[in-house]
Amino acid sequence: MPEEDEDDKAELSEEEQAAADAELAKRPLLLAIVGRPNVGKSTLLNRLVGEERMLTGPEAGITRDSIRVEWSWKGRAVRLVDTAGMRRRSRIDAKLEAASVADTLDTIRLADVVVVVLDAADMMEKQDLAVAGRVIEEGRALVIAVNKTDLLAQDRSQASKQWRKLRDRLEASFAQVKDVPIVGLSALNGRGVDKLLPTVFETYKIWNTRVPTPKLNRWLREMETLHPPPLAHGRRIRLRFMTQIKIRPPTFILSVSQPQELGDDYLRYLMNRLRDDFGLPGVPIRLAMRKPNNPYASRARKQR
Ligand SMILES: Nc1nc2c(ncn2[C@@H]2O[C@H](COP(=O)(O)OP(=O)(O)OP(=O)(O)O)[C@@H](O)[C@H]2O)c(=O)[nH]1
Ligand SMILES: [Mg+2]
Repeated sequence: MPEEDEDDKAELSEEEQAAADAELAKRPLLLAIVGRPNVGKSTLLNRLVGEERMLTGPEAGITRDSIRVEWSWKGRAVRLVDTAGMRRRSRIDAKLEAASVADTLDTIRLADVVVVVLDAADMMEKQDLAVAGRVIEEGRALVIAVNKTDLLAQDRSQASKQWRKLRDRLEASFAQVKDVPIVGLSALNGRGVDKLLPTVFETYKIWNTRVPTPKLNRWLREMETLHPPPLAHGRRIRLRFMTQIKIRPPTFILSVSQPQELGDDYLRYLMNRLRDDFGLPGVPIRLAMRKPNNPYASRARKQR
């Protein structure tokens, strides 16, 4: 786990929020570029900074360690980190992997936003899903870049079929996130590359979202009314109180009368509505449950 930042806590006064925003604008966005070997990660970094900073080449495994490049985009400091390609394995396991892959995993852990680069010719292989899954597990903000689109079939219906398949696989694979942003580009000829950073910053902003507690609880009452929780042991499960305890990624705690009985379907309903109602697409959000014998529950009672 990376160190918790003091300003990662979700509950802030107005002044604290303004100070946090100013601080956020000052510190560099840590942007990691990861993916399988040879997908064009280093070529993309070179294209972004407009210089041949990284060695690139047709054979896999050119980049061996994570390499940082300090850059700025529209006046915003960005620390780009190029990484070694993640080799094809049935499972990513740091113990079994070469040091370079362990290094890439460390880079993911410390990043704010991670761009997972895919090759348009064979996008969303198992290994791509494993890498994207790791990014989500670590709670980082994820952007998918489909590179080498210059090699895609000129046939439009063929190409749009491929895109749909990519979306479907993403949706089916990760329950924690919906609507992961996908940017198609060619690092080689530059087409589409200008779309990447606006998407990265947008996702970064969402990853830093704070939902005020009163708003969250008004919402919770509404959700409960619209779709009451199930009965358990003859009694209606009560959703007592909800609070966001952390940002980066948005993390929520729900105090509920019988947590183990609420069920995945109901949790999924809450997660999906949370994502839609507060505009949190594309970033992993976390929702944990607690029994009401905690300070939030007593606060909830006082508020009502
Ligand atoms: N056609 C095409 N080729 C590309 C594109 N981007 C990169 N390449 C080529 O793909 C090969 C691999 O590029 P690299 O940038 O070295 O790939 P990498 O992901 O950094 O590879 P590793 O460091 O080995 O993991 C090179 O021959 C590049 O010229 C692209 O958009 N289109
Ligand atoms: Mg490379």
